[in-house]
Amino acid sequence: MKTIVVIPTYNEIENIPNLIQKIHSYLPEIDILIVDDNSPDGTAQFIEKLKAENPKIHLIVRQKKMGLGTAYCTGFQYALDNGFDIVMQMDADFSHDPKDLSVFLKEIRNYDLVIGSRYIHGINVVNWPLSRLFLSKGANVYTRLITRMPIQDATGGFKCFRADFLRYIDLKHIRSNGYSFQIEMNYRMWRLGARIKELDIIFNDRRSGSSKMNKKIIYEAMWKVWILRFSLKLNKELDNIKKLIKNNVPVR
Ligand SMILES: Nc1nc2c(ncn2[C@@H]2O[C@H](COP(=O)(O)OP(=O)(O)OP(=O)(O)O)[C@@H](O)[C@H]2O)c(=O)[nH]1
Ligand SMILES: [Mg+2]
Repeated sequence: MKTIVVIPTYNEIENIPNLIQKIHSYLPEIDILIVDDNSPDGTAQFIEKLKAENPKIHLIVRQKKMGLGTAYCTGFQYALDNGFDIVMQMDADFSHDPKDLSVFLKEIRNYDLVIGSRYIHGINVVNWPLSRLFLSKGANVYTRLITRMPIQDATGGFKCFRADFLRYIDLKHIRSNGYSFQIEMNYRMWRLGARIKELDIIFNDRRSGSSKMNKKIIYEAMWKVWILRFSLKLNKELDNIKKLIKNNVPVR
């Protein structure tokens, strides 16, 4: 199975060299795609050099900081266009342990989406301030209440998709730009009937570098869940695609 890990970066030079080295020490056969938004700290220039020596490293550089959601869509499209079977995603800041990647790969054999979850058995978060924990936990309760999606941790960014199911998602029409991107992808996969597994992970606060979280991102996620749940157009479209999938009719 051809596997790629998509990692969006913005000013992650303090983390990315070590992260790439760690991923390849556990799983030397997998490809790594960095989607960088022209980070002023030279993240892309570092990857460019690495890429010249190692064909398993891929790089997409965008002109300016354009948000997490579109960075992932660009990365996912690249993975689909280049024939990868398994598409993973993770943060660059060591919040997600590269050691866990192999567990995702084992689980994805039986699922279409595996979600790294902080909240299935209590709270598996290390070093987060209480305010951040409340925000994340609250966002998940709120999301579940409104969307009815049976996912405990819908906002996390450590995930693994089976490419043949990811193809059913219309990446060009994803509008979530910040963290609501994670919710929107989960919602679309769930509504399309994907087999979803939540996997216990331990989430660590970022070790170095700075956070990109801001109020705009939180507000976006707050209104986005209402749109996902109540947009007649979107839900009708998802129902139609689900029927095509069920009847084995090519979707696109
Ligand atoms: N390409 C790109 N990457 C981004 C952007 N915003 C965030 N990222 C990356 O997305 C990942 C998650 O962002 P973080 O800032 O760690 O977000 P977080 O984990 O919610 O918050 P902190 O850990 O507190 O910083 C990291 O690898 C970031 O570098 C963006 O606009 N463009
Ligand atoms: Mg982080």
